[in-house]
Amino acid sequence: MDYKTIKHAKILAWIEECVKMCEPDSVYLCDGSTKEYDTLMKKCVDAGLATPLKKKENSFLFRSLPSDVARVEARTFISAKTEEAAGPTNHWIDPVELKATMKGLYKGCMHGRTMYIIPFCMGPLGSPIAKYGIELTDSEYVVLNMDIMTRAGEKVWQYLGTDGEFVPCLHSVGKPLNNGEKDNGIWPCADVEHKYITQFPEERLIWSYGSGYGGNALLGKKCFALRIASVIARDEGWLAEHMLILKLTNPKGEVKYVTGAFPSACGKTNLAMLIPTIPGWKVETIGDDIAWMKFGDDGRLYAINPEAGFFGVAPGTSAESNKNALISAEKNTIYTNCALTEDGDVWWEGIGYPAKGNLVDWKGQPRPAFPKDKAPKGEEMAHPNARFTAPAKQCPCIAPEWEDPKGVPISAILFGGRRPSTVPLVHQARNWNHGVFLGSIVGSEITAASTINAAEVGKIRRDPFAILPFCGYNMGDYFAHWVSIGKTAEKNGKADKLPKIFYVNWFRKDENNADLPGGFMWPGYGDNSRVLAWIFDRCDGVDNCVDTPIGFMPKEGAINTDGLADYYKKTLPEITKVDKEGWLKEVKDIRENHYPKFGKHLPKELSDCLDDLEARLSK
Ligand code: GTP
Ligand code: SPV
Ligand code: MN
Repeated sequence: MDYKTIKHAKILAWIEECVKMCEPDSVYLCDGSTKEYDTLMKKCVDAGLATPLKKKENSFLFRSLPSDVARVEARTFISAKTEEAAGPTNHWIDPVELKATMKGLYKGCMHGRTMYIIPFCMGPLGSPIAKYGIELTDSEYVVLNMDIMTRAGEKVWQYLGTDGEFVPCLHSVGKPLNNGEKDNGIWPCADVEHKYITQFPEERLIWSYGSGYGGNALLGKKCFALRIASVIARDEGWLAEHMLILKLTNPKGEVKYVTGAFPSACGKTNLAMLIPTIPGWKVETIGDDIAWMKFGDDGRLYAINPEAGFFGVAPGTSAESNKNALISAEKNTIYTNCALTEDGDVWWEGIGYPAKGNLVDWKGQPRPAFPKDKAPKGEEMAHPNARFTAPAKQCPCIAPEWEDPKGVPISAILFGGRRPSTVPLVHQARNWNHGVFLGSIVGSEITAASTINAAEVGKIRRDPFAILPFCGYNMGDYFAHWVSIGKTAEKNGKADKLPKIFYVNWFRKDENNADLPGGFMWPGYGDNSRVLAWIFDRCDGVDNCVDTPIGFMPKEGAINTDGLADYYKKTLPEITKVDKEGWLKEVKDIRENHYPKFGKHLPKELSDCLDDLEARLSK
């Protein structure tokens, strides 16, 4: 479609400016139709960038370059006017300087390519919580993924009108094709040192250059729905969070909605779709990665999922661990960096069965038949951050209300991460501020989703609220914003309507216990329903907990263990008690290494919680 037909003057002017700078061969306005999707996918297949999968209807496999397999946090910038506004946990470059650098890179960067204009909506169309954006990109892969991940195309214009608010998102893979050059089957992107994933928070503007992968390139997701939205949320008094949203139904048919913030590749998609192992309970999905939460008139926090698809981690996804994700990705799905089987299907480590016949690995190398369900570390058939992009509506357990424009009322918020020691299976915060404290101290092992450098994987780092790589402003101020949400509720006499806050850890390890698969002391996955059931009852004030120095923990026998393997019944007491020594070390690390980073931006409420924790542990 001809972009000159756009009736929104501000959008049109911005596009013309970008066209002038990037110099694409042509400009194409996306309508979001099936025909357009099919045409662009065919273009990718013809260019050797995508392989149709014989075994999965309308599904395709892409392979990226090894330098472009995940988000690049070191190349991600919050280019606020001052370094202090970006805060101690973000990478910062002065916006004037960074704009000059990036303009240099953008100049002529779309030679030989088409610039696609993607109008998109984050959130259910027309929802009062939804927001709109325009992504300009020279990547067909991005258009195809945005089609699945967002509500994109023609239908968005009726909400944007002639002067509606939008977030401008400019993206280029940073690989101009000069003199008739072709991609020749090679994933286009720029060298790592030329990649820039930049948010300009004051301008609500996104500029991304040099990467075609995931959150670096699908700008509606992390760049908009978290980094820019977190800034908007701070200004408007709501929350934009790296959280799944699930609907939990107990055997009596009572319903509660729960959100959960776990760092990248720490189990959000899995929890959002879990199949409970305890009878009578049901989990349905609202969202698997991002939640926008606003106060309703009743004083409760209501959450929407701004996305329309899942960009899920493939490795580890099996019929046993997450059957609902596998079914979601049975058709109309884009796979990236998975292995390809002889019969035209995808395969990955932890898929649950050995691959039949020879494989082509994620780097495009033929690999001989393989009798196991995992290749050794470093030689994986699928990249550890291989992903599937699947429409959320294909999920068998998607909740009927997942697109409800007013969102769903949240009863509990979970924080979690991969902590092999110290942090117990579950504990509950005493009150809102204590919950904010728990969010602020979240730590986790680094996963392959956060880095293209395999050597960093497994190291523990603090990842407050699981939003470390996605917070668009000073993290200390972000903590204060969370404290202020509690104050608002209190001021309105609605403090009792706030969600209860919990800290969970599915990842305690005992490497010396040969019985435990993967060394994990808790079975995880569907068995996490046992913990969800305890949390559900906690929200109703059921007498199922004990008061401990770190918060409320399950009473003996309060976690249902029916049907659990004996070796897990044996590890349960260990992971449901307070490891005093471990927590004292934790306090010391927070005091010496974590909290000082935030200086005067750290809310007093949180340092008070730290003092209180230390005092209780020392009693
Ligand atoms: P992002 O999409 O990167 O934000 O990740 P996510 O938080 O949605 O993580 P996801 O659910 O995709 O899980 C990532 C990896 O953790 C997969 O390999 C899962 O198999 C594994 N995993 C998920 N839940 C559990 C669990 O309860 N226990 C164990 N041991 N592993 C889990
Ligand atoms: C994450 O890393 O948390 C993801 C994948 O959800 S990406 O969209 O690439 O950021
Ligand atoms: Mn994520």
